Amino acid sequence: MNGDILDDRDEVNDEPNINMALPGMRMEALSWKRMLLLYESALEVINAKITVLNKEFVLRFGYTPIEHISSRIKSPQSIMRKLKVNHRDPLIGNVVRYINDIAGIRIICSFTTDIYTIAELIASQNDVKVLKVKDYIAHPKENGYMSYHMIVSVPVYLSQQVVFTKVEIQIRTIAMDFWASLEHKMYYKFDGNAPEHIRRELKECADITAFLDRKMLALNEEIQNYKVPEVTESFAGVSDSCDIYKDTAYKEETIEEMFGVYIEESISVREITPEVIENNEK
Ligand code: 0O2
Repeated sequence: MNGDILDDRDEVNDEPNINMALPGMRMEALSWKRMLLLYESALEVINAKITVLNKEFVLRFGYTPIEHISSRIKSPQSIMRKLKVNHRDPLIGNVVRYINDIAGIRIICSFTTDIYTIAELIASQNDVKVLKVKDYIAHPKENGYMSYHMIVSVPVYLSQQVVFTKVEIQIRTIAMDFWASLEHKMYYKFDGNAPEHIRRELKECADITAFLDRKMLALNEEIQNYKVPEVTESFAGVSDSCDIYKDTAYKEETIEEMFGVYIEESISVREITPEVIENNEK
């Protein structure tokens, strides 16, 4: 899994840069830099949540549901284009209000079932507000596009306030992503007016993609459920040596309750004053 800042959604794939200016934008009380700071921070919040979930999955189930993650801040050109298409004035207020995917994260999973699991796990977190869901897997678009979209908002803790900030999360399989990236290229190449036979063939590919995802999922389930004859003899010693865990004083839940609250009493806590730092440096 990586945290690349890249995306095929925008034709400009620049790294998000809080110094970038929005051409033609009339500045308001909320500055462009502050807005980008919020969106970038919101992306980091979501990225951290997903990384934790993925690592926990590996620990609990021995597999990673996420193939990779990419995130990006929408380019100024793309924001301006979307405002124009939606007949909105180029005002920061309109960007914040009407453009839901300034901060975008894309999660690529192996199987369709993983998509719904990840979506549920994100949605069930207390500090995540789900504002909108579009399930283009259950209901593919006419052109064949499949993906699961969520607009969520997450708290960004600034020095003086907490700002709930929107992030668009797209979750799809590798096959869906492959299709979407080709369709995206076609869309821009022909400016939305691709020749009929290309659109038809791409739709055929979408059907094949859906078929492939179903087949791969079924095959994976068969592999998981396949009973390999057990060889117990050679593992006898290993299970004996693991007995230590059976009698351990702390059960897993008890230990988890101690994270973040338990401080060993013998540790003395000193106030950190400039004198203390000075003495330590000597
Ligand atoms: P781009 O690529 O960023 O320039 P909403 O957010 O619900 O108010 P929106 O943005 O139409 O309205 O939502 P939707 O339908 O969920 O689409 C969001 C994003 O999903 C798009 O962003 C695309 O990145 C992607 N997407 C949607 N439909 C298609 C499609 O048919 N093909 C491909 N390849 N991607 C699609 P933008 O801002 O429209 O475009």
